[in-house]
Amino acid sequence: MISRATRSIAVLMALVVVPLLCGSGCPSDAPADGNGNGNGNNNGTVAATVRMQNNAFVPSSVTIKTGQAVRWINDDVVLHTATSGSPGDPDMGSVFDSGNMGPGGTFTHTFNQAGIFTYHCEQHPVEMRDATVTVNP
Ligand SMILES: [Cu+2]
Repeated sequence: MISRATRSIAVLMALVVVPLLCGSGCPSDAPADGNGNGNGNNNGTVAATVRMQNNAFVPSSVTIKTGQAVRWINDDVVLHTATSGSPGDPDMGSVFDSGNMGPGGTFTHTFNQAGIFTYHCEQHPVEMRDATVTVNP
């Protein structure tokens, strides 16, 4: 009886907790050169490139026009992500999320709506945050 209940709880934990822990940052979610968690699209012209260098987004802010794309390139030897929102935001990653990008990995996202989009790296939420993509109409 007890072991069966324990097993049920273990299964429940695996179903509920693991996705929460992994979120959009799971390596299996996105290849190094992928579209992230399904909300990426990369059919726009790349109008700005952001390099991930020494645990920083370079440059930390770029400006493009609606319908254009931003491309991120990981120049470091550690994993990085480009994840919309700020660390801990309930809706972070809802606009775009690269998932983990290995060394040399790239991620491209086309912005079809104007606005100022803040983003961060899930692996380095302290050093790599408050970067922006400004999308003009
Ligand atoms: Cu990072």
